[in-house]
Amino acid sequence: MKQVNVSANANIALIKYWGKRDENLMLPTKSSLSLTLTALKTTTTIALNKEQHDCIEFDGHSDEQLQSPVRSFLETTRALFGINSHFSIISKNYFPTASGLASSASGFAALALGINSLCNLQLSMQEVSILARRGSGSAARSIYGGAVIWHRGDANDGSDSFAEPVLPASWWPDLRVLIAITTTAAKKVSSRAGMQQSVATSPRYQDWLIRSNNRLPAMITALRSRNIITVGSLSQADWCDMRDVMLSTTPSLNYWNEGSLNAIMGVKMLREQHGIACYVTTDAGPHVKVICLAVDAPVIMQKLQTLLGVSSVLESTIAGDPEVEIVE
Ligand code: 2P0
Repeated sequence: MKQVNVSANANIALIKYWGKRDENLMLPTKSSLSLTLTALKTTTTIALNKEQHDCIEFDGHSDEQLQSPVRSFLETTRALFGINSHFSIISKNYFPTASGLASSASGFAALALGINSLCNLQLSMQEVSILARRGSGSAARSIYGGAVIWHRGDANDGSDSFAEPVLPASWWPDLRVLIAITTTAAKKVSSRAGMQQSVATSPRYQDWLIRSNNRLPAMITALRSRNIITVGSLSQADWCDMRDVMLSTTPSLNYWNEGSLNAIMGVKMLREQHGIACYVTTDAGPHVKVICLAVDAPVIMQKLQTLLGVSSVLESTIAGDPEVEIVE
């Protein structure tokens, strides 16, 4: 029986996505830009299931809470493309899930690519990105490696809200993202719920949209010229603004823990007191990501590993495009 194996990687946003203009179609309030990371890999095997139900397994478990978004994604996909079949899906994440390391990005990107191949939908990459977006916003970006932009789009039907590659993974081989893992516990407020609250209640929200939109072209220029100081500074600025939005949300959102604070302060010290080009970003979770160059990675990793509350550190380069293997 035909089976498709997909390997896709999660991404971190340098210019963030935090909020939707359409919850059902998963349309963002603004464009965002990310790097796809080798350290955050998901593999998914998908085949048709002869029985009239979907069979979903994550990391060897059949956890209903994790399965529920996948089930609704499969229903949406069947309705969109007139598919009558059900699927058998086995997915494995090579990093801690549900704690702000964007497993939904790589997971839904892999699923969209897998269903496209398995069901011979012959979708363009734009259409695959739009489909992945219906699973999770950040998944729209993970159908590509390298640096990727996800366009906000203007259309009400979401037809122009898809991701596009900005630069290939090979563009900047010396770029590194270090990930300080501060806990593997699941987060209390999901990204989806948190960003919805921010759009509805944060007085900083509209201001952030303007400032973040202005940063986007500057970030692309800085990536093109491999300027670590500008890339890092712009990324930190957007992260700080997103953090302001989170804190000014009602109820206030905080995804950090003690380890996050120690890592953030540790990186700031290395940058300001030792002149090392290292820059922090975080997402909807407690892990701290550090943008730096390969030459500085060992000393930064060494520092991070000594900090209270940091359990381990992953070193990542920029990942290439997902891989899709069809087994007949
Ligand atoms: C990002 N995050 O741009 C931002 C920054 C978290 C903070 O995309 O509701 O899991 O499935 O679209 O994609 C996390 O949000 O949320 C995220 P949904 P998603 O990477």
